[in-house]
Amino acid sequence: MADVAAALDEAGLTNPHVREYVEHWAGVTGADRIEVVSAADDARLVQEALDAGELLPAGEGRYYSRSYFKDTARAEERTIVATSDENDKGVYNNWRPAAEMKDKLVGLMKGASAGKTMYVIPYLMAPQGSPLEAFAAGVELTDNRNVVLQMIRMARVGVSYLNELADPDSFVRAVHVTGDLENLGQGTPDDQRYFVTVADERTILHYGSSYGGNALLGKIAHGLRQGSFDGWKNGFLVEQFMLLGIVDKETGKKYHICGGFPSASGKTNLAMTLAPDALGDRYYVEFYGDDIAWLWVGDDGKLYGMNPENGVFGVAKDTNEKTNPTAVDSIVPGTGAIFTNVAYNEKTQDVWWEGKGEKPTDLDGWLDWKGDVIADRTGEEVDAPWAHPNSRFTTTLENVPNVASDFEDPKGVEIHGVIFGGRTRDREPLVRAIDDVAEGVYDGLTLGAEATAAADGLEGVLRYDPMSMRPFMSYSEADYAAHWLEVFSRATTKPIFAHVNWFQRGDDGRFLWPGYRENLRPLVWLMQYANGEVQGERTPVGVIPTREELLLDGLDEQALADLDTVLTIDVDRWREEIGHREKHLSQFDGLPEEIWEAHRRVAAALDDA
Ligand code: GTP
Ligand code: SPV
Ligand code: MN
Repeated sequence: MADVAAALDEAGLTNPHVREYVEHWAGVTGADRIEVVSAADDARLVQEALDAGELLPAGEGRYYSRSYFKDTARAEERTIVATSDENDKGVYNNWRPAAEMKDKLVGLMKGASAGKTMYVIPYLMAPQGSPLEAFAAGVELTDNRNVVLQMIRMARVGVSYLNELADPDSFVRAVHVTGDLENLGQGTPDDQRYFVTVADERTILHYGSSYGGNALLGKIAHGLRQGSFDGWKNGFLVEQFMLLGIVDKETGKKYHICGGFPSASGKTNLAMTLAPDALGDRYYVEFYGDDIAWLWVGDDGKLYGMNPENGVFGVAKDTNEKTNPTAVDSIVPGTGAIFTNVAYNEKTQDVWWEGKGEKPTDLDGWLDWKGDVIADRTGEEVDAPWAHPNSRFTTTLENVPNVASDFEDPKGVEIHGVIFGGRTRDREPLVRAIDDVAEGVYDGLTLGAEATAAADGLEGVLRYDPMSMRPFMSYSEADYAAHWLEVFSRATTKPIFAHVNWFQRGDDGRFLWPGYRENLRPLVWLMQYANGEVQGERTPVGVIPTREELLLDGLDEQALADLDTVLTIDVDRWREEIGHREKHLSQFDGLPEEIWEAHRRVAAALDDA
């Protein structure tokens, strides 16, 4: 048995509630040693991980890790929200009774960290001093050193955050036990993994993974699932949103836009984007956040937003100098970046992923994401990807070259626009602006897109993903819709809504819009529209830009040729969509009448078109 009190004393962890919590779970998990960590321990822990072979060097000050091959993405069907009130059950939150789940998880975790160190990670999911700080503190317990290193990058980690709490008992209790990954029956009927958020007890119990959102509990489990439950009870919004600023150098104005695209659909890329060269003299984009935004209405009636995270857990695939130079610069040698499940060269310490650039022709030293020698591949294996499609890089916000100078300002920033988008191969135009709040919320609720490799086994499946929160929903969809309307009803200055789509395809399968840096063009139009500088063209589903209004300088020939298609509404296709939406929304018992009214308005406008 570990001497818990001695470890906590040594770290100066004085909060009595935290001490009691750590004592309790040290007893359950049976860990041999307890170690409290702070961000300042990073270099030592990295060295220990290198010595243990858990990390491999990827050049100067960069690291490589591989997760178990059946543990490479979020497992949505194993993810559960538990409470003691059955009214919290929604269509997507996989609700179960809290008592049943706690028993289950205690059973699975009992003695499961024997022989291991249990790391205590005190963290804050907010800049210190944020008006939402009371909901941001947590303590993750984990038996996995790599999880510690990832958490140090993704969250603000240190003992002082927990010692100094205004209410010392108000922190999220987040327990992570890796489990015996080789014997968990992943994906079989006998699957042993459970990823549970006991939302009304602010307790998170995750068993059976060491990857991403399954294991870095500050990020998705607290930052989104628990956060959205807390937001519902306390009057703020918590969403899987990126958050960026657009600076107009000519007028000196700055606009902030947040928005939800489903996992692996472009949030990181958009928030890091550089202006297209031809617009660069006038505009630049500032990065605030790429995955989570907490939003609240300030005393001045404006909507504010902030990114609770401290880092980026970004998709590696297709990240290169052309698509996302900012991301490339944020993971250069010396940044402390960690690459997970990309390809690795054990001789040169290089890393590679699909879409990074030319595939290395000299195969010497190259191992694929599973650690297999690429030169030894035969038959069909030869064409298999080198990196896992959900392979990722982890780096801190400070490493992101376009991070906003005020990214840590606890005040947050005023939100001028809320956008929704996703991978939609037809129907959705490049951008359509929505002036009405209920229609904006309706649009978010009916966000439909192709799922990606960020969730196990779903790539390419078309599904509705309300506000991009489907995998993170913590309470019922009807209450979620009502909560959005309630928060916005308190905002006296309302942001504009819009739906965007970078992924429309032609008959030959090519993307009709070049995307990436060019995406700034429709966003600039949206802000001009909100300011009344352009009028656009009204359609039944929102206002779309005219060709003349979009800033087109420097856009390539092919994109100019395809532009009319992405600025057109296919009314027949939209009428068909209305029927699907009706079915989708009908699942949500008690959906606010305002949402149904918005639906009927859009449907009637399409009928009249
Ligand atoms: P999560 O971290 O999973 O929540 O994802 P995300 O929404 O931040 O996704 P990210 O920006 O990392 O993008 C995922 C993938 O989409 C990457 O492979 C990108 O290269 C690709 N992508 C992003 N923006 C565009 C775009 O404008 N056009 C096209 N065609 N692909 C894009
Ligand atoms: C997502 O899947 O939306 C992510 C990555 O942002 S993970 O942290 O693994 O959930
Ligand atoms: Mn995400």
